[in-house]
Amino acid sequence: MAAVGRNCHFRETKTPFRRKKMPFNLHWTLTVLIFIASRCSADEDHEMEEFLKREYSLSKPYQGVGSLGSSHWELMGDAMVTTDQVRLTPDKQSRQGAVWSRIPCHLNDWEMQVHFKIHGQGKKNLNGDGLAIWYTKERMQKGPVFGHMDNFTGLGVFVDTYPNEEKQLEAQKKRYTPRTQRIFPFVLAMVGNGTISYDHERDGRPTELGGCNAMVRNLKHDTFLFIRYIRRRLTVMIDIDGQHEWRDCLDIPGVRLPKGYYFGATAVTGDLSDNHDIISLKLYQLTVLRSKQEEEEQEEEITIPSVDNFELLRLGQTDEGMSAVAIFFTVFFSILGCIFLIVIGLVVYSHWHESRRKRFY
Ligand SMILES: *[C@@H]1O[C@H](CO)[C@@H](O)[C@H](O)[C@H]1NC(C)=O
Ligand SMILES: *[C@@H]1O[C@H](CO)[C@@H](O)[C@H](O)[C@H]1NC(C)=O
Ligand SMILES: [Ca+2]
Repeated sequence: MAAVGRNCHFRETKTPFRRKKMPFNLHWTLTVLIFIASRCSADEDHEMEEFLKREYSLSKPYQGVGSLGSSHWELMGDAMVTTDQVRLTPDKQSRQGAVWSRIPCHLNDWEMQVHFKIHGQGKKNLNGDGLAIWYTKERMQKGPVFGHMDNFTGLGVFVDTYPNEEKQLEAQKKRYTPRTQRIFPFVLAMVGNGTISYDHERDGRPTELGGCNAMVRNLKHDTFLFIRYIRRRLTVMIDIDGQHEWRDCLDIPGVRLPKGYYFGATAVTGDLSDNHDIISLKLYQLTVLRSKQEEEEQEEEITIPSVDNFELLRLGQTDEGMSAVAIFFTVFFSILGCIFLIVIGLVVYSHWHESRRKRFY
């Protein structure tokens, strides 16, 4: 693979996946959109173009990865390149491996498609620990967060295959309430600012932005993870059913990530293990039409990663019981409102009836 200049875009001839919302005629839509955008400000239904950026992508035949200093990707720890994959860890105990991009990414809006495979001899929940996809300030730093350092700065998306918290509670003969129990493997996203620690014993619950379960182990078909960062909105989707369709995992607005961070993938095994393979990392640049206001927002540079209203987000997630109460009150007051309206209606009607009767005589 030849080195590609920064401004050299490669237009994908066809999108590798069927997505539920696809622009039918991009040019036509764009023309209309530009027309609309020029007349009113923002348009939520953002159509866009995507370009594969080879310098941030990793795919077969992984030429030079791990051996040549000129490669865009660098290996670390137990990671190994074969003809079919970059194996971050083999199915052996206490391994740790990583592959890191050498080039900081300065794109505003991007999308990462991760083709990965997690497989091993262990039966369900006798395997571990999982892999992570990163966009962080730090690179090539060994540590406890799926093989990357703790208190990292930036975004981590984890495919956690071992339920630490559940096993710990089980050992203490405590049980989860069904409401809070989650099924593993679990995909989870976290934004770190350099001082936030990942709680491994609790599978990252205290700092999670959101997540979803994903039965990704020992599957015959291909499995994909999709991370999109557009207009400060973070979206994670998975395609693990072999249907070539993306399933929503999390979608969070107000995620502030600085530019110039590095993409990477890491994995770790402990007492329990798995093969953690990366088949490809494809990074697409997204070109998005922005309103004037958004342009101005884009101007103010982000230096520390953060998430708007993180506390509110956490509140909404942890107190799922609250939503049942909220639903009850909504219904209750709706019914109350209806009764009130009916009574008012009846009163008005009877008055009107009365006056009509009076007029009649
Ligand atoms: C990082 O986030 C934590 C928790 O939200 C906050 O208390 C802390 O001040 C932040 N640190 C920086 C450097 O912004
Ligand atoms: C991470 O940050 C926490 C609290 O901010 C601190 O207690 C801990 O020592 C830090 N860990 C590392 C590895 O720097
Ligand atoms: Ca775990």
